[in-house]
Amino acid sequence: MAKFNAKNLAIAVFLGALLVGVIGMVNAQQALPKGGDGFETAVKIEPGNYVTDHDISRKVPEYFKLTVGAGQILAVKVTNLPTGVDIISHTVLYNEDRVMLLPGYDNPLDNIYGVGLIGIYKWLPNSGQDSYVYYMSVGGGGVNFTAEGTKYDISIEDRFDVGSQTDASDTFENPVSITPGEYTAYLSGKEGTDTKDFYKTAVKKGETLTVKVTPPSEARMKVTVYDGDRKKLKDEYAPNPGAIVTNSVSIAKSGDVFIAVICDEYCSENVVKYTLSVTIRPPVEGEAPIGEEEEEVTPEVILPSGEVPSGEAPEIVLPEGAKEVAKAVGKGIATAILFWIAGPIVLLIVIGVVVYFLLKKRKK
Ligand SMILES: [Ca+2]
Ligand SMILES: [Ca+2]
Repeated sequence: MAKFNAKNLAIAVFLGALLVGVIGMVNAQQALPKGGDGFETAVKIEPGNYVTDHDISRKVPEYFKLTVGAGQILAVKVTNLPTGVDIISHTVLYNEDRVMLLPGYDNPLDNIYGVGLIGIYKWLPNSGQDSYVYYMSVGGGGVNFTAEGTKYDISIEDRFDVGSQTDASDTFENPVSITPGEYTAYLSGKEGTDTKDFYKTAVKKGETLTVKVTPPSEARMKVTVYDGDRKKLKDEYAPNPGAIVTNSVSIAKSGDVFIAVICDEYCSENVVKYTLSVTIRPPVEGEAPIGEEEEEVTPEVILPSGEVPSGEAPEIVLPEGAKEVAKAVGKGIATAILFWIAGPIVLLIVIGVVVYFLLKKRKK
């Protein structure tokens, strides 16, 4: 058995105090500062764990503002008091234009009525801007004030696409360049403005590009492939929520193609994390690339003179020397016709002349 030792006890007490301190720091909850009385006077706050140190009137909500980067998710978790009567909280988020992000019943923090209830609001903005200012108002709910002790846990986390440092563009402008491989990326569904991710990849004529998107089970996603001129080559929709979507196209022209992965409010109620897999298969002989439909082959009349342009009546070209032969034959025929018609006439005239002279001679 260890002998009691004052030195060991001191070390244990010190370590214990240190542990408590570290845990305390991790879970540090700070008082939610008093907010402004409107958008103009909104108080800037940073992500953190807050608790109200005063009741907030239901008639006079308090306003805060915070900044979120493109491709970062803002999460606001509100926890009602564990005991009490008519316990309610009411929190609303607004964009820079002071328009509610999710109004009314779509707002997960709208009038949370009941002890210990928790509501979580997530919002994932796209890369349309580098960063966004959002406003948050607390208090001002239905039947009662938001009570002292209500907790607000606010976090901002990266949800960048395919290992980049931002959200893949929602438009043809500035898509993220990728090479064949497997990637992780995010779309907002109903919880944000990141509803499309555009990628760009280099392909060669005759290759087959296959894009496979694996969504979470509740999302119904869409994958569209466009050629370098932004012309749609093929759409593929998930037939049911959770279905893996595969879009495969044969490449008719070397260059870049665009890949759009789409998940809007009709696709998912929540932010989705998806796997994007891109493969490129080399050309296979005998396959006609998309966009280069096989032309109907009209049997060509091949004559000795060479190629004949399709669609035009072929000119009959005779072999060398044939013209002369034809001419000679033609002349011969003409001569024969001439002799056939003129011959008997000449013969009759000759016979006539001979008879005339014979009769004349007899008279003498
Ligand atoms: Ca994204
Ligand atoms: Ca996007």
